Amino acid sequence: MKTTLTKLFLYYTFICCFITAYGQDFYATQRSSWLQKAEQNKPRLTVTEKKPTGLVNIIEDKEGFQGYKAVQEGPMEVLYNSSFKDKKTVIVDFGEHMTGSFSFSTDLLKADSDAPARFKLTFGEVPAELVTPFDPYKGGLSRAWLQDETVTVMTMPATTTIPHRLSFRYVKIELIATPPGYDFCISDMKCNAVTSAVNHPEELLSTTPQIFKDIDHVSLNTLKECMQTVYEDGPKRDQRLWLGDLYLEALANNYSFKQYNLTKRCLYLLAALSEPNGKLNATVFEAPVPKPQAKQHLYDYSFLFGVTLKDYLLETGDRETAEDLWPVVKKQLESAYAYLQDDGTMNYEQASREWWIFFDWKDGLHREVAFHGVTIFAFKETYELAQLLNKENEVAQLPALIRKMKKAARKHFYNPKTGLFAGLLNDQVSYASQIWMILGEVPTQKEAQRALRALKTTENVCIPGAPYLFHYYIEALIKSGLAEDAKKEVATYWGDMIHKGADTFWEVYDPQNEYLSPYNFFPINSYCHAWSCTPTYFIRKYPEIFQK
Ligand code: RAM
Repeated sequence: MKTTLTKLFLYYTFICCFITAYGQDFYATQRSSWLQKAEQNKPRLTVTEKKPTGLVNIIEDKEGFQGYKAVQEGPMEVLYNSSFKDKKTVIVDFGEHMTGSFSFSTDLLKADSDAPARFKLTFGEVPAELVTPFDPYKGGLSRAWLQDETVTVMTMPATTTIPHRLSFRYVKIELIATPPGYDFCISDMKCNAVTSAVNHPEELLSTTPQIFKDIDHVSLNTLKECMQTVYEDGPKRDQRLWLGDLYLEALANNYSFKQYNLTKRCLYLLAALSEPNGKLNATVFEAPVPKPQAKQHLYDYSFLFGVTLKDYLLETGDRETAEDLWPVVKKQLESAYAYLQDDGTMNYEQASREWWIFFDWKDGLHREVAFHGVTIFAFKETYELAQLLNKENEVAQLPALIRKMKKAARKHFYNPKTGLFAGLLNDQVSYASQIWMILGEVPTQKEAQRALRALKTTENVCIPGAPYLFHYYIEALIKSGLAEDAKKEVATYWGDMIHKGADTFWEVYDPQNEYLSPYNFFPINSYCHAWSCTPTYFIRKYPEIFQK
């Protein structure tokens, strides 16, 4: 308690100095109480001891995900009861994805230990991570995200614990320096797995087709693993709170674990760590002290704060929190106003120089139309939150702006011949453009159906690269009254991952290219990723579509 208070004090002092150096703080009077509320709502982690289920071999397999699959090789006793000096390498399967602290013991079999032994341990979420050489490393993110460790055991018997948290299903142990004078075996491998998800989601209806039961199960696993002391994006990488991921995790949580304090904590944390000018940062760290990651401003993410808050209010009725954080939601509107032109169009070129406009991990995606659409969506959502709080008068300009922007979108982006939306600066037809026009309610329902269907028959369409955009695609299908298509797409996209062995859903999944990586090296992708957990939300929110 004392250390938490000291930390809070230190951090508050840090914020004050930062702001004195950089000018006025828009939330000067609220920041410290927001940070305190974030701390008060920090969940306790539950720890469960998990043991491996057996030994596996990872073999090349054309049908397997990324060309590999794990095949059972024998029970753990085969490892525990024999000399590791003979074996030298094993791969152990824990039978499920876990996040936590890993340890193993080494016991003497013959003579006393007279020299150290050295091991290399590699932890993997999916089989290919265990057998793909990491070096020479050409990935775009730190090499240290890859979970390989060198461990030196000085004397035996001993128990060794890896000093940081890991995220894995498989562990490979290799003996890389063999002591000549004695023999030993490995024993007692375990993981103290952590999560803050403790509630039990409701059972699905017994009529639920098996594929949706399986998808729901894997979605819940994914969300549970990401629920730590914040909603993390991925427990392997980046292990931090991102606004876009928070929105989707909170949605899924609303229909499953219903642990609203975690959502509350994350909203307060992001508000407390916003820029002095009131703009939200897209991602923040909890340690060593809560602070934002520098220069991460995502235009589309910044509006998801308000949508998450609105959903939180509707779920919990916690008006106090919603009123407390309303100024943050209102302030984000200025990011949109900066690009809004008199005729209802947006200055995309300028915005794309000043912001990271995300929507998807997809090279070559042209974002002009989606940018316009997400802005209308943000205005609409903000206005609805204002209505819930009886604060419409504070954003009275929004309904007229929404009408104007919808008109402009129809005029400039809609092609009545093809029934599709495309940009002015680039005529690319993408899923992202149709989705965000639909979520911004630009087309009528009939037009929306036509656009979504046309995506399937048009050539050179830019398809989604990550489950993040796929989520909004499903949302758009349901909103447009295409329930059957939504059902088929969830079963195919997420079902495919299960058929390829997923026990948690992945950060990136392009069925045409299993090696796709935004970071130039597929093993560094996260294979338990927050933003792909949302099928549980769809399955549970729409039982008439998915549970019958
Ligand atoms: C990835 C993160 C996170 C996402 C950002 C934009 O690097 O893992 O999920 O929100 O990209």
